Amino acid sequence: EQFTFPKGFWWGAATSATQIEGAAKEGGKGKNIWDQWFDEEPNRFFDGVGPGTTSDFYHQYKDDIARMKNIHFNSFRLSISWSRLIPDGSGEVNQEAVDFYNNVIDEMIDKGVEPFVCLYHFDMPMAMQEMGGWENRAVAEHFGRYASICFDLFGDRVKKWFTHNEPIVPVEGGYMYDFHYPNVVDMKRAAQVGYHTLLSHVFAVKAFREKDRTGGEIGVILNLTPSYPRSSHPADLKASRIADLFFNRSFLDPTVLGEYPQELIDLLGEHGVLPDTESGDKELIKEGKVDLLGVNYYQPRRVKAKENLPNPGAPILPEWFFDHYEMPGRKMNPYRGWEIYPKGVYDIMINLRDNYGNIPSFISENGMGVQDEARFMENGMIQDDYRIEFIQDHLEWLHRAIEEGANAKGYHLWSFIDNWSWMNAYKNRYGYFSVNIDTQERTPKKSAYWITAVHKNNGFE
Ligand code: BGP
Repeated sequence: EQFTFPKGFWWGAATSATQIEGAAKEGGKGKNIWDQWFDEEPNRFFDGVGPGTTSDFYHQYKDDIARMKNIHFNSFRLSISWSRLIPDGSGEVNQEAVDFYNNVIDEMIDKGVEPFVCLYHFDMPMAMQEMGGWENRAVAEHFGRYASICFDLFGDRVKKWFTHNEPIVPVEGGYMYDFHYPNVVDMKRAAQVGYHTLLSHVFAVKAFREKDRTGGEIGVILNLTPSYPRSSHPADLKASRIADLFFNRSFLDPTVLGEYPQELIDLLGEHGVLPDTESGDKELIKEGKVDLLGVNYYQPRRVKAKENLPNPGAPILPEWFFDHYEMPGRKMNPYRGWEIYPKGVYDIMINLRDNYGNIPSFISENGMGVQDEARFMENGMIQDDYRIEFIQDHLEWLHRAIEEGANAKGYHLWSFIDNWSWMNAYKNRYGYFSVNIDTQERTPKKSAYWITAVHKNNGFE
């Protein structure tokens, strides 16, 4: 069978500032929550490897962009570090950061790689966190100003903007389950953080619309995790619907449709954890509708009913409404413990086609993390056939969705080069290129050669 993608399909990869730039204390960058957390607890998740060096993109961007060209990327997502551009989040712009991002953007355009730029990938400036982070509405407004400055500085060349990457993750990690700074566990505060994160998105979209740039588009990147019920028993269906409300629709509905699902509002209301709002917010939120949706997809959520549900009025966390279960026969990534379910891509795209106005979208992250990947090194190259298979299987389902009318415009792998990660430093490797973190040497993996052919042919057989 022939899998040819539509003309102009976006091929590339994604990454984020904190995960590849390094130079955390160079170039006038201010401290962000990752620098802070690493200082406080360098060994809890990070094995002593912090955001100080990571993959050294700050110094090696030219060579890396040459690598992107070599493997025929036509696009690539990076994020701007808010604390690099505006060290205290709300004050002066740092000229060294402007120069750095200008150089990166110009170099990419010169090499035929379109920059997709995300404004926030989990990296709150410390000065903003000290004001309460997203719990404080003023921080959302500062984000709007930061966004507006970015549009002014780079909007003449950057045509694809994204406000947030996976905005639900800092809510979960920072305020529900203790895997991101500031390590709070409190649903009421989590709901407030989620709400202000959405408002920060809206302020950025509004600023973008006011600039009225012809040809530019603004979007958001969401990790959509289809939640599949164990059975069609009503209690299982309800459990899966609630998981979907919390983890997908909490950002998908307001950013694409312009309003929150009523069922989510009711649920939070019943448990006394609705966020504080201001009059006029409902109208305001309608102004945050995006042009383009990035979808990050790694694995589905398998859900079954919970034995005892929380009573109205009782404190909650999302998991108090459902249980996870291990679907018999599911395929696992043996090198990282995540389920592999390529059809998830198709289900997401069909859902967007049918329930979200078939908004222009793309797979903005998908990939396979592998621990101790060096064990697959043979003849000087990581023989990552498992990754080739993983990508191919997901692309086949994406292709099928497109054939059935889904408005999917591209596929970006997580990630281009191995990078530092939030909960495991360099344990899980994802790149088309491996990185030796002692020497910072990059080496293409087998998948890099395979994907180059896919890029050149705009598909595969
Ligand atoms: C996504 C994030 C990325 C990246 C990826 C891989 O959720 O947007 O930043 O880290 O997950 O996950 P991990 O690094 O935990 O293996």
